Amino acid sequence: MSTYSAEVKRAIANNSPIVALESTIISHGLPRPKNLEVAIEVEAIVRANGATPATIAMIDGEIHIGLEPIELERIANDANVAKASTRDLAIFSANKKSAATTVAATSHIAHVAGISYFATGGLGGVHRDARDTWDESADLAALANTPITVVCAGVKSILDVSATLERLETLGIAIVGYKTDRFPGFYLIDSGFPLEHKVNSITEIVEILKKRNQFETDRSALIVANPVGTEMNRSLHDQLLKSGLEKAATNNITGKAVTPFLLEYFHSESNGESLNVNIEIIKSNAKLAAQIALAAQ
Ligand code: PSU
Ligand code: MN
Repeated sequence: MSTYSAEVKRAIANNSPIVALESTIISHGLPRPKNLEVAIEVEAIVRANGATPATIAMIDGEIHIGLEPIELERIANDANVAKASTRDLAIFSANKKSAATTVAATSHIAHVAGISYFATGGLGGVHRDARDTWDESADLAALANTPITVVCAGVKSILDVSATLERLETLGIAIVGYKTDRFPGFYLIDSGFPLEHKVNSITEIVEILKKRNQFETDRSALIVANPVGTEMNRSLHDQLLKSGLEKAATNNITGKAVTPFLLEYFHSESNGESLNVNIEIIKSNAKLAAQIALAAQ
């Protein structure tokens, strides 16, 4: 059903650790030409840390688990590549479309392929105006039903973080802070909200994964929240957040266009500062996910 890259095929045959990577970051989260550069570097980081990268996307209606260089280039450079959540996969496939996969769709595909570790930037969640718009990312529902370990820098700071944390609790999605007891705020080290559980080492995470398996509480995702090393200037962040949300509202940006719009607004208005932080986030999460995948072997 799916097409595997040569590298991922080999890793599966050798039973060696694999880390899934999403492709919406590449197509809709980072600007060209930086996006391709980062996608290549992130894969290299996973390899350097002892695991095999499996970037996931749909190309001409086929699900690809691991992309060959020319396919990665297509996802990065083709402006017609759609953004696919889990519900879109079959429909895009029937229409032979190409699409990048979100956290929700990537987790689903990875799980079906037997891949248990996944690195991304920041998860989707409850949007700030959700009381009126009901805009809540499908990432949350997907993670509630998918056994996977996701390394991320919390949820995107453009969201209602407090409401998202409540939804994560309701949905039974476990969160551990990696060397922190504060929930990371994507561009910011601390979102302003505490975490109940802190882990200090990868060994601790592996121990938790074993227990989750024994207790059969591993049917939903485990979020490993990994704060970025150097955060974005806070006052610039808060200022752009305010103006970006206003601009999204005046321009009537809705649905799946909201997140790409706000990320792009941040990247252009901060003169690349938020972009650099975003890139650091993805790289550091890829590294940690590879280390966890290797240690859990
Ligand atoms: N994290 C990033 N950049 C991104 C995303 C996450 O650093 O572009 C993407 C992910 O694919 C996530 C999606 O699943 O944004 C959420 O979109 P929405 O809010 O429309 O569900
Ligand atoms: Mn949405």
